[in-house]
Amino acid sequence: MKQDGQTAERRTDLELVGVGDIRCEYKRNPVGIDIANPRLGWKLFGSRRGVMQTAYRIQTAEEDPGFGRLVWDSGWAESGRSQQVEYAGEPLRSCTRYHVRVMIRDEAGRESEWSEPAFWETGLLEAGEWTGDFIGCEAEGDGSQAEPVPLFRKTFQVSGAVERATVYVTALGLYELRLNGSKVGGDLLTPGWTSYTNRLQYQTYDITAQLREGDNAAGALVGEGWYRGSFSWDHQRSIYGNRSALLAEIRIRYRDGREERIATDESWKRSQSEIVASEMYAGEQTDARLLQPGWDLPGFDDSGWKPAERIEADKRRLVAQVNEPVRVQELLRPVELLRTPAGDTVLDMGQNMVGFIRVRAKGPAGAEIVLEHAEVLDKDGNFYADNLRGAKQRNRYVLRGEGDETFEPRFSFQGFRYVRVAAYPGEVKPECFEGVVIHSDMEQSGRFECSEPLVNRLQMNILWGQKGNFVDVPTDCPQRDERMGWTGDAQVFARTACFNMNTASFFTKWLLDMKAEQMENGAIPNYIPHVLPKPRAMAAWGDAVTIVPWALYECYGDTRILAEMYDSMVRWVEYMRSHGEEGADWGKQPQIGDWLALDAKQGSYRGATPEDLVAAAYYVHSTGLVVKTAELLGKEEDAARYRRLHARILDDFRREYVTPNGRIASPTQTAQVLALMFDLLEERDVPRTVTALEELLKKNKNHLTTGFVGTPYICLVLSRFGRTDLAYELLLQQDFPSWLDQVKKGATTIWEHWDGIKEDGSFWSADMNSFNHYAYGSIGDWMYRTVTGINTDPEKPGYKHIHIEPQIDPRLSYAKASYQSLYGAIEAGWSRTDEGMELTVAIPPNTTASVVLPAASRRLLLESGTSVNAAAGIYRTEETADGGIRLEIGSGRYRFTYPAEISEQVPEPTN
Ligand code: RAM
Repeated sequence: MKQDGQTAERRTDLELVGVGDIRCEYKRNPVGIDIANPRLGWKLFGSRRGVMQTAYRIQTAEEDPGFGRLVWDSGWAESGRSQQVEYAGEPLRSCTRYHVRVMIRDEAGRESEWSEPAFWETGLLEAGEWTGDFIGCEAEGDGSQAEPVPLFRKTFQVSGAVERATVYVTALGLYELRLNGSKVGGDLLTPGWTSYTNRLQYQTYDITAQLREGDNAAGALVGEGWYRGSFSWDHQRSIYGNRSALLAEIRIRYRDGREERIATDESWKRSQSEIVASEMYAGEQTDARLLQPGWDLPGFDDSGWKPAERIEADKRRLVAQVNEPVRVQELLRPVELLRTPAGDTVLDMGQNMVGFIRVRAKGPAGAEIVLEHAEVLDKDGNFYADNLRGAKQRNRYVLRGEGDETFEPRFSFQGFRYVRVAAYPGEVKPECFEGVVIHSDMEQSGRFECSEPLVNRLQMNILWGQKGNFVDVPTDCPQRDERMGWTGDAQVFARTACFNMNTASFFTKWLLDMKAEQMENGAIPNYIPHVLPKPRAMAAWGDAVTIVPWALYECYGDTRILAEMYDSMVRWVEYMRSHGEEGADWGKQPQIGDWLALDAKQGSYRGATPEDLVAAAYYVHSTGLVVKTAELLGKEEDAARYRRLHARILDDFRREYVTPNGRIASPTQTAQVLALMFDLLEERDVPRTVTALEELLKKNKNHLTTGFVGTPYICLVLSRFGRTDLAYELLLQQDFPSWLDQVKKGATTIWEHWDGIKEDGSFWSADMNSFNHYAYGSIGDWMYRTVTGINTDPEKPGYKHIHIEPQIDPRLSYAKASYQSLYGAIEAGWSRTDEGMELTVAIPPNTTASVVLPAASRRLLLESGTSVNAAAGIYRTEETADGGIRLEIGSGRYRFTYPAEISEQVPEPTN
């Protein structure tokens, strides 16, 4: 057995390490980057163990795939860094393509080949570079009604061979851009939803292949969307402005060096499309008889069209798109065609999904299709839409009467599992309906599976909750007249979200909006983007400003977002402090505490944990994150100042909420959980609080009573303090209230309320009962981090160093997870075999890991069938205090087996 400090044997038959998957700002070959020093990242490829990078060299060439015109040659940098490497060459120019390649030296000092080249292309770096103006229509109605979606068009000439053509485009509203009869790019709901008054994203598309020599036509539809359509539970219209508008600029670069620009201006023409109304909640209405065939082609006669109007709008707020655009992700077929007791024809999509139905039909001109969308059927099996409140989710299409016609909404989406076909020409055949699932185009990075099928369904439900609510903004729900970027929901789900998908760019974009919407006094509005007047700030919700950047730092090693958000984090802490010097003062402001907890008084949404306690706990936690961030960013003075504040308000917390005998004054699960999770207690009071939590659980037959605040942490806390068995029990409970209770009741997403559907099949009150609310899906974090044990190391964030420490329970026979980190795939899986335990682990190149094998006997531990002494890639082994083995290992795949002493007995139930 190797001893501490002993280094692993090095194999001599070294294969050459490959370098590839170069990213710029997390993206592959992105176009439209407006960052002055974008960050580059790459992966190393090599299956042998212990692959590490010791140096890198980057070359960047401007508009030259042959790498002759270099704007940066980093030279050999002695560094193991292969992610978050900032470009440090000559200043970048707008609308320019930068080719990049990377070479590395491995741990044996051997040089790789140059990677395959990649590129990024800059957008318009200065607002003043936009040539055109926003264009729109003269105001028609008084803005109180949805108006028909306008069309814009412009013909232009291409005179010669095109080297590259690019379009930069955005809208006040939502746009679909078309060129010569087809859509530009595959993105939906562009330009996305941001804090429009401060930040308006534009998209960039390479359109070289869509142009042709001679006559060309550009066209666009502009819908109302979040900008101007009815939105928020107050159904306000024109939240950001009452005129929708388009801004586009095509830049054509010819092979002979000429450049031409075609930009939106008054020479564009406008008319009306076949979309007669389209709104986020209400749905879309199309009358195909109004379609003007060929309107987006060059030869079309637009003599009847009017000139577009110039719309005054500030271009200084234009920014390149930060996150991945919304795109079609998958297609679902109905699983059943139902005839309900009430006589409705209803399609069951088999999954609560977000997107829309693409419907095909044939019929006479004027025939109608009407589709209504809902999440559930009621206990009698009837279509139930009351919980959608004022969101009609109703799409209506009028046929043109020419052969097969296909419809789908362009500027609206729905959250649903069931579709009521209220009108349809002819027989309703399921094959004519297709569920189009949309969300921000993030890569799925995590997969989790175990021997309990109900837990696997729970994992699917969590993932579906993320899909449905990560449609450009992290929303509370995707269906009723809300769909807002509630900060608390996003904050509690952030770590789970980072496991399931690569959310770095998605959250970065949202955080930039948060920063933009922070109020003068430092308050963080409850939802971002902010849409209702009089923003309020509340504990656990506003704390998203510290928690989410910190999650991105831990999961992606992203220090730039910390630097970007630092002032906002500080101002948030100062805002809390502004309510009084006592730690508890902030909590005296209106708060909502442990939202929707089951220990709430009858009829109340607020859990029994005092709201001021929740506030005081989060105040300490956020201040702690500010301290850590200040330290990281080298802001010594701030770090010292907030360390003092932290110590003081921690003290206040103890004085206010911990009795002299060391009990938390509030006997709720959530109060104990917060105190333990945020390290709010003196050492000596910890065991007592753990016991108090155990007792509270016991009183409730080991079921939780927690809401939005307590639920995300309860299992993490139990595991941290030695009660993983209890955490498993909470996870595996199948009766109310529990995660699997919902699964057993047929949930395909996570519900807003533990009792969204009650035992007798009735519903929680319709005024607030979403069946697609991801907050309680935050258990996913514990599943990855504890059941399969994949965890980050804040000292070497972004999984540069990985912790793998599965906590095994006899109620499962196996569990496995994989996670696509920036360095490559991490895998961890365990199973109990006849011989004992088997643990397989995969660690990507250029990372290291600590692996803890629970209850492993040092003598009998094998790796791939032989003694760990002989295994390459294992740098160190040591025994842990609780009878396991800790290994320090390098990259590669490992299979550990040992005859484990894991008890086959399920621990005595504590109730
Ligand atoms: C509800 C939202 C959200 C929650 C707030 C406090 O309206 O759905 O989930 O964060 O209330």
